[in-house]
Amino acid sequence: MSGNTCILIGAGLDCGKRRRGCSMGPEAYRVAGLAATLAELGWRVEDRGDVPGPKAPPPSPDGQVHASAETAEWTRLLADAARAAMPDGFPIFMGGDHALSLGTVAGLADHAAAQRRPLFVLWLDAHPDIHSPDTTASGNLHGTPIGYVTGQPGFDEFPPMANPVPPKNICFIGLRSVDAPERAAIQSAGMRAIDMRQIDERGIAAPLAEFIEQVRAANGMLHLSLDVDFLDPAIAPAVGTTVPGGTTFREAHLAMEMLHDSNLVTSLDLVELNPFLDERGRTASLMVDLTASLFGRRVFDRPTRSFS
Ligand code: NNH
Ligand code: MN
Ligand code: MN
Ligand code: MN
Repeated sequence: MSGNTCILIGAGLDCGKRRRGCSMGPEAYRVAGLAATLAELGWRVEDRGDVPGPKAPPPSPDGQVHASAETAEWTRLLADAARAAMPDGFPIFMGGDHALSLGTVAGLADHAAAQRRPLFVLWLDAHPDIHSPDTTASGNLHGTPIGYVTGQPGFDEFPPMANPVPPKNICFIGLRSVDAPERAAIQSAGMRAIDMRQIDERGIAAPLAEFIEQVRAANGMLHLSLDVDFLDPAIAPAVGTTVPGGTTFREAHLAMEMLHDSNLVTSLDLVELNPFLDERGRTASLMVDLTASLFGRRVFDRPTRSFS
């Protein structure tokens, strides 16, 4: 992991879908002790507070796509926040729903381009979120960030994506809810897409190790976008879009531990936590514990091994 400062940035964006509650996410992470947990692991922690959302979002006509003007404004604000944070440390974007990644990844891609390094994105999610405003059936923009950051058409209302992420630099793990246009987009672009069946058959370590090696070989920067619904709803109920058959407690921790050991991750989104749906804070606490594994919490030091 790069540097020794992590920067907490609250991004309580709640307009990427119709069911509300993700605006409470940043505060739930603070209450669950994210800053103290990272400090115990030896990190210097700077909490920059919450990015104030758009002051007066132009109302979007109540059409097929929900709150597009507000989401476009958030995209601008969060891209700015990401570009500003990167030179200072490792940003952790405390969401907020997954529409926040339109902005964070756009800003991170600009930063990586300025460093002349390729940006890679690891998308831990039940869903690939590769729709565009033209292809979405739900009208929910939290289902579109990968479409936007790879430079798909249909995002005319949004800031132009200056440095699109090549689809080959993206890896999905945990997929189990994929719409037909999404399946077509993933297959035609030849993207790395690890669904739950592959995890059942191969475990999570082998496919993740392959992607880590790809990032390492390219001297890439690696952004991790962690959607609560990557996890099985039995252990992570605080999310609007529960999908059965998700990753287990240990699969998720192992992924974080391997990513820590890789030393390649440079930024993190924590998305889709809806504290209104939580049970005594257990999902918020699990997300904090997974972040701790990513930042170096371990039982014993052990020599790095390869899994491929
Ligand atoms: N594919 C669906 C849609 O477009 C689901 C997106 N929901 C998510 N994504 N929770 O992670 O609306
Ligand atoms: Mn700065
Ligand atoms: Mn998502
Ligand atoms: Mn999801």
